[in-house]
Amino acid sequence: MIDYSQTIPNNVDLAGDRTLQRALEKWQPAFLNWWNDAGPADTARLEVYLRTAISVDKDGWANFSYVRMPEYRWGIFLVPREETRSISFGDHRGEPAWQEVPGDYRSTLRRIIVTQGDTEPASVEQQRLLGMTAPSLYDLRNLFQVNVEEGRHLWAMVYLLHRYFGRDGREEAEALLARRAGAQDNPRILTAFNEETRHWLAFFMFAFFTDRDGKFQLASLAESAFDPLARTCRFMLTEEAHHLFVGESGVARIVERTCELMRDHQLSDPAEVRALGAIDLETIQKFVNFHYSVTLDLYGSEVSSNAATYFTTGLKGRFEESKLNDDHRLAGDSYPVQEVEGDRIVTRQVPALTAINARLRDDYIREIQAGLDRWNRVPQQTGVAFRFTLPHIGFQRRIGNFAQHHISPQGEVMTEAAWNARKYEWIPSPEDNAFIESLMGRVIEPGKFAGWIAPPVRGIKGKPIDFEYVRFN
Ligand code: BYC
Ligand code: FE
Ligand code: FE
Repeated sequence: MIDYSQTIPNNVDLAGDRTLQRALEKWQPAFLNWWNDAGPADTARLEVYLRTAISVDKDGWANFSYVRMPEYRWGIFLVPREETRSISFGDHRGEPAWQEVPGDYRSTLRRIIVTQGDTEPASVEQQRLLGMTAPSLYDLRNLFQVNVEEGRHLWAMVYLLHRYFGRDGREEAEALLARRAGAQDNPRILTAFNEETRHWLAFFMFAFFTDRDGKFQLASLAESAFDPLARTCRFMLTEEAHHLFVGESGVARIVERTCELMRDHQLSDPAEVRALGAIDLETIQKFVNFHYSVTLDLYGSEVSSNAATYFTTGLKGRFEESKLNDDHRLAGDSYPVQEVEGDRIVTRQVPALTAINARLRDDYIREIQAGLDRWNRVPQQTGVAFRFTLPHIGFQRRIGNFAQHHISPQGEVMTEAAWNARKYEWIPSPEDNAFIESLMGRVIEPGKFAGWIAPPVRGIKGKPIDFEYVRFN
């Protein structure tokens, strides 16, 4: 059970370690300063119908009530320790999981935890202004739910840094509050977390594509030999499911609105869709292309000695490692990876150990494709001919085998000039973004929705759709 009588709610017996408790209680006001400075703008007084974790049981772990966000009970929640857990992959397979950090792996592990931790506040910063233009109270509440939970994910990593990495850990925890998404001088670590999230279409796409990278990275860290990391990631994954739902259903509702207008008014020309104040499917496809390619970069290089090291040393496994049916060491195995050879893309077999990043990315792509298939049921059911597709994995990449190349969505190798001449057929142009921004206005009457998005099928936690999910006092 979680101890809520403490300044920092937790289920790790923080009160039993005074030094650690004091250090985290010093970090807590710094976190709140960060939230006020870089979190959702101008929201301190709003009462938001939020869920808060009250236990780590699979059933009944969340409590729903009105909360002012600065008073949200951010805390430290790990799933319970399994006394007999052993390491399931790599050189240490079969040994007991580690309860402390092995000296040899200290800096590598710290780097992984910092990189994971850095993405959480970054996403909150990227979404800072979206509350100003929410399409409904329901959506506004979902945005804030995601934001407070990303804040809690930061806490999850900061706990590990403070508890297991001493002074360097405390310094890293401070640095996590100092970097800013998109800043020139002190940006966030990974590329996608310095992009802008300018409007709600970008937000829903981000939650669908980029939060799902979160799911896959957390899932592979949930396999870690370092047991406290595995246990904290397992609980984070429980929260993550909602973020993915927000993204997928948000895009689906936009597509639904557009397809219904196209059916009812017999439209096929994107300009006519726009004239009715909805987002044409061609523009939505450009956002698919953009967010997909930017998120693929988060898997790092397809062939990576870092990833091989993480795996052999037991720090980071594959997706659902424990369920896979092989030797979990991969010494002699190979894995197919694509790369550019002259003017074509070829597939090459490489040692599986070096292709851990490519493999995780491929697992991710399968889930993304399934989500697109679900989106495509909407035009199918409304009799609209359009279908969403994923661009080639080499399209618009900045990291890995395709970084120096110019690949079309269909997978053709192009010259830079030819690619640039066509890029706004494929990714959102400044005009596309300006058009979407022109649709954004604030809708805060309970039960009302902006004209470019359909209402959801149901409300939150059994509440009606016109429930007052956010109170402006
Ligand atoms: N941007 O061997 P390489 C989430 C660096 S999302 C900038 O290619 P590696 C969330 C790399 O760091 C999940 N730099 O890749 C979602 C390395 O630098 P050093 C976040 C990049 O190391 C939504 C160099 O390039 N969690 O939770 O195997 C909302 C060569 O590296 C990038 C994690 O990522 C990039 N895109 O893998 C809220 C898990 N890609 O060491 C939250 C922890 C690579 O040479 N991180 N580099 O200086 C990792 O496991 C790994 O760091 C990566 C990269 C998978 C990201
Ligand atoms: Fe997160
Ligand atoms: Fe998330």
